[in-house]
Amino acid sequence: MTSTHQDIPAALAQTLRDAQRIVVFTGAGVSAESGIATFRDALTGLWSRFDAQALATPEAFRAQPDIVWGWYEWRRAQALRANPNAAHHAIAALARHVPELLVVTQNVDDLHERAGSARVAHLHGSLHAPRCSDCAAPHTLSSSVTEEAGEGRRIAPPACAVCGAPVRPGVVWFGESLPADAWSGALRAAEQCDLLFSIGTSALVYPAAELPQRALAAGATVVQVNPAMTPLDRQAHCNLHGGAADVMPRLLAAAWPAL
Ligand code: BV8
Ligand code: ZN
Repeated sequence: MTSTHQDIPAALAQTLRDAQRIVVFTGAGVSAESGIATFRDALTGLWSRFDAQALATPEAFRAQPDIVWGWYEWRRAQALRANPNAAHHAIAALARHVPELLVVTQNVDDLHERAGSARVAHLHGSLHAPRCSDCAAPHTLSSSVTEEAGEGRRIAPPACAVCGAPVRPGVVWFGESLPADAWSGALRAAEQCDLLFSIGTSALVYPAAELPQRALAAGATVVQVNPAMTPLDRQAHCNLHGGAADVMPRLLAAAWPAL
């Protein structure tokens, strides 16, 4: 299928109607139109002096817990203020048209769930599941960020109620393993699907970025939705170069026009 800019190829609409098992693999770009900064531009203000990949590590948390905790509280405040966008809603609606659909997200927000997606695998954890950095006891945060985590606010992480150690964000940092269940489920789904969408991800972070490769190797159709080029462009069967909140609703309308 040729790569298109705005129109949805008829062949792709037909592939969508015929699909039995779909994997929707998403990255920060799917939440961009909800006002949540993508990973690389999540570093405004104070963060511009830091490299996201350097902050999203256990070493950074050990060395500068207030900066790292403040950064995640700022991002959690963004996520709490954000609403799912038309891409999240279209992905949730797509699941109602196909026998099996799994969302596999690298995102740490809960916008897929809030849009109604029932099956969501979080490969990189969640902003909403902090835990003790020592005994791993879950920690409950208020649903509004206590000290307004303005850009660049240093905030001391709370102490674990069980053992007193610092509480850490419930995300997967660079150098940390992915949650085994989420990863094995995502791999299995990618190897058994007949269609995989890669939406709003730079396809740079591993092992998550392996998923489209596994789907291709298993003979699935791979479709990418991203306004920019990524390393996946040359292997995807179809590249829809546009914003997810614009492309995804048009994809569903092209496949099921009666709606
Ligand atoms: C592991 C949670 C080992 C935290 C994240 C060299 C080669 C290969 C691999 C490595 C290597 N060196 C190190 C590694 C491993 C490393 C890695 O992959 N590094 C990369 C940088 C090379 N991986 C790891 O460390 C992983 N763990 O390997 O463990 C191990 C094994 C056994 C035992 C022990 C250990 C863990 C990786 C997880 C890191 N955590 N997130 C947090 O969020 O703070 S990853 C983080 O980066 C985000 O989750 C995000 O998904 C990812 C990429 O960031 P972004 O680029 O912002 O986001 P995204 O990729 O989604 O890109 C945005 C895209 O959206 C862009 O393309 C843009 O064009 C597009 N877009 C913008 N607007 C829109 C849009 N698209 C559609 N619509 C729009 N409107
Ligand atoms: Zn503890």
